[in-house]
Amino acid sequence: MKRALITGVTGQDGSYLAELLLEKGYKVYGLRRRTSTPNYENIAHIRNEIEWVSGDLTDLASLILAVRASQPEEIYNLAAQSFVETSWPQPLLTGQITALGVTNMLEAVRLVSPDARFYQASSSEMFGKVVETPQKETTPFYPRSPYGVSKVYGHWITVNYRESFDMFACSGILFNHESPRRGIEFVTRKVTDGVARIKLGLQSELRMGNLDAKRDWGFAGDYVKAMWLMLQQEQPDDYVIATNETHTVRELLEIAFSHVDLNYEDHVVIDPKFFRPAEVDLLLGDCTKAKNKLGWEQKVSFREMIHMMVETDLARVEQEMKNKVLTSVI
Ligand code: NAP
Ligand code: G4F
Repeated sequence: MKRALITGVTGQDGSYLAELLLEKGYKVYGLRRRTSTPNYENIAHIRNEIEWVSGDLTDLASLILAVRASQPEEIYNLAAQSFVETSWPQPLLTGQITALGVTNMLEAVRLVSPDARFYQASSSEMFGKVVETPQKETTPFYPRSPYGVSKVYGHWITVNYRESFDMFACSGILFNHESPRRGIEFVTRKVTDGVARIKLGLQSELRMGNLDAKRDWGFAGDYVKAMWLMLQQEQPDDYVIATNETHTVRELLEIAFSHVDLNYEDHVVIDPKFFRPAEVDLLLGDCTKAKNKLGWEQKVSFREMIHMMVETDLARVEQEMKNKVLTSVI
C-alpha cells in the first residue's frame, strides 16, 4: 500500500486529493495544525479513513516528526495562507507559511525521506502583471501581492532542491480552481453563497470589488488529478494546469444570478473595500505541456461548475434555515 502525506488536507484541494488517493488505495496521512475550533467540514465524510499527524508549516521539528511518522512515498504540500487579500495586512505571516513553510517541508523531506516524491502547490498568481498571454511554464513571473511573492519563493526553492539534491520535486502552477468546498471569502463562492441567500430572501445585496478582473477558472476535482499525475512521471518537472479560457468577475455574476432567474445588476453594489492595492488583471493559462505529457484534461466547464456551486449553496442555506426554525421551536 502506497503512503502519501498531505499538508493542507482540511482545505479545498486537500479534501479532493485525499478522496482521490483513498480511492486509489493509498494510506493517506493528513497534517493537521492545532486550531481552537476543529475544521473538518471538507473532510468529515473521510475523516476516519485519514491517519492524522500533527504539525504546522512554520515549525520544522513538527514536520520532521510528521514525515518520520508517515514514511510517505509521496508528499503533497498544499498548506498555505492562500487568500491573496489577507496577504497585504498579514505579509509576514504569509511569508512564513507560504514561502518559508515550503523550505521547512523540503528540509523535513530531505532529512528524513529524501527519496519521497514532492509536490508543491504553486500558483498562477506568480504571473501577476502578466508579461505574455497565455501564460505557460516559461512565462516570467511578476507577482502583485505578498502572497504572489511568497509563491514565487516556494516555486524556486522547490526547483532548487530538485537541482541541488536531486530530489523528485515538482511544482504545479495551477490557475484558479473552485468547487462547493471553496472558502467563502474567494470570489466564486462569495457569489454563489450570495446568490443563494438573495434567492431565499435572507439578503438583498451583494457587495463586490473589481468586476473587470479576468481569471482562468477550473474545477478543483479535476485539478487534483493533475497533482497526482505529476508525481507518477519518470522525471520531476513543472506544469501549468489551466482551462485555456478566461472570464471576468462580471461574467461569473451573470452566470450565477441568471441560474436562479435573477439579474445581478439589481443586487450587486460596488464597494471600494474589496479593491486590492495591486490587482492581477488577466490570467489565462496554456496547459499544452500537461495535456501532452501527463494526458491531463479538464472535465467540468466553468458554467457547469458555477451551476454546481449555486445548487449546493442553495441546498445548504435552505437546510440552515430549516434547522434554525427547528431550533427556535425546540
Ligand atoms: P485552502 O482551502 O485555503 O486550504 C489551505 C490549507 O492550508 C488548509 O488546510 C489550512 O489548514 C492549511 N494551513 C494553513 N496554514 C497552515 C500552517 N501554518 N500549517 C499547516 N497547515 C496550514 O487552499 P486551497 O484552495 O485548497 O489551495 C491549496 C494550495 O494550492 C494552497 O497552497 C494554495 O495557495 C494553492 N493554490 C490554490 C489555487 C486555487 O485556486 N485554489 C490555485 C493555485 C494554487 P486549516 O484548515 O487549519 O486552516
Ligand atoms: O477569488 P479570489 O479571491 O482569488 P485570487 O485572488 O485570484 O486567488 C486565488 O487564485 C490563485 C490562483 O491564481 C491562488 F493562488 C490563490 O490561493 C487563490 O486561490 O479573487 C479573484 C478576483 C480578483 O481579481 C479580485 O480582485 O476576483 C476579484 N474580486 C472582485 N470582487 C473579488 C471580489 N475577490 C474577492 N475575494 N471578493 C470580492 O468581493
